[in-house]
Amino acid sequence: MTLRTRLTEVLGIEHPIIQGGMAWTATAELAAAVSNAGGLGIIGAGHMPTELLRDEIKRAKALTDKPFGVNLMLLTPHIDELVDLVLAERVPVVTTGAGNPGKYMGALKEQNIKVLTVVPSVALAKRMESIGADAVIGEGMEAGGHIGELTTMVLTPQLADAVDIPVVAAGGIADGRGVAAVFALGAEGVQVGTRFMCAEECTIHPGVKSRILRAKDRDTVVTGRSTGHPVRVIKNKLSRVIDELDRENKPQEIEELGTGKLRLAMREGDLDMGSLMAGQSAAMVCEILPAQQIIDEMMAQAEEVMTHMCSMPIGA
Ligand code: TUI
Repeated sequence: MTLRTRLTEVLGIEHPIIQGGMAWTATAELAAAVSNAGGLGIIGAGHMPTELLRDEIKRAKALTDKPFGVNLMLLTPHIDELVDLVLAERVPVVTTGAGNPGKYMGALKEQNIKVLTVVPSVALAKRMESIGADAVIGEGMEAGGHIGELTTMVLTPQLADAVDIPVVAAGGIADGRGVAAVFALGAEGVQVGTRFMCAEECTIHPGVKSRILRAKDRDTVVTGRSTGHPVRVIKNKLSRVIDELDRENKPQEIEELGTGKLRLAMREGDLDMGSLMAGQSAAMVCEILPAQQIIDEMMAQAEEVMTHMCSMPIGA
């Protein structure tokens, strides 16, 4: 099945599924696998050194002929250098997170790069539309990593009402039921992160995949509220220490303790003191599958749900 929307048209992809640009997690291998399967694969730049991101982009280009993207995490100190790199490499799509990309929009659009910005609120979505974003990604607080305040359920329809550009829903979507649900709310695409952490092609440490596979409904927690950058993670020793520092209102100590911990989890497999960023949907991820199968099953289930709903006896 294909669900054609304005998003699939503007990005030149088959299925309206974008893979979340997860730092230290979404490498060229995963991005290329998702793009080859008809979605939009994204390399997560995070705090990656510029030269490492250049290698990732080159590897993605070697692994796929399809469009792919880079996610730029705007809190990173060398963000200007990373923007220059995606411009020089003519990456087809850029997604942005953790801030307002206004400063870079002109240069990116001038290169004909499609720009999709993660927004946690209606006000920022309107602002992004006014400066030329191609779509907004409304990320609910069900998502993993750095999150806003609103849920996907209430953010998605408000964004759909507020802007004329396509809305992509993110946060809590791990199967075809989620796709059908957010399409009912007005979305024209989905961004999926946690489910793709358990793609075969995802190069994170296998210990993290195992932790996601056995996660239950209440196994994630939001930490670091006192820092102004709340982060959802799977509970572990580190999250308990950060929780304690949060209660003691010690944001500076949390920032210091958190440094390097995402890499420690995803690349080194430290399940105790690494930051296990993942969304609430971790509890819905039950097997490791190729990206192609994840996308095919998601689209088939979305079709099944939508068809079933259309055939429900409504009225008398
Ligand atoms: O960015 C994410 N998720 C992330 S980034 C990350 S790495 C990190 N490291 C240290 C501290 C914090 C994060 C791990 N996960 N998702 C997209 C996202 N963007 N979520 C929320 C936002 C957001 C928040 C505020 C986007 C814009 C924004 O604007 C504020 C403003 O300036 O108006």
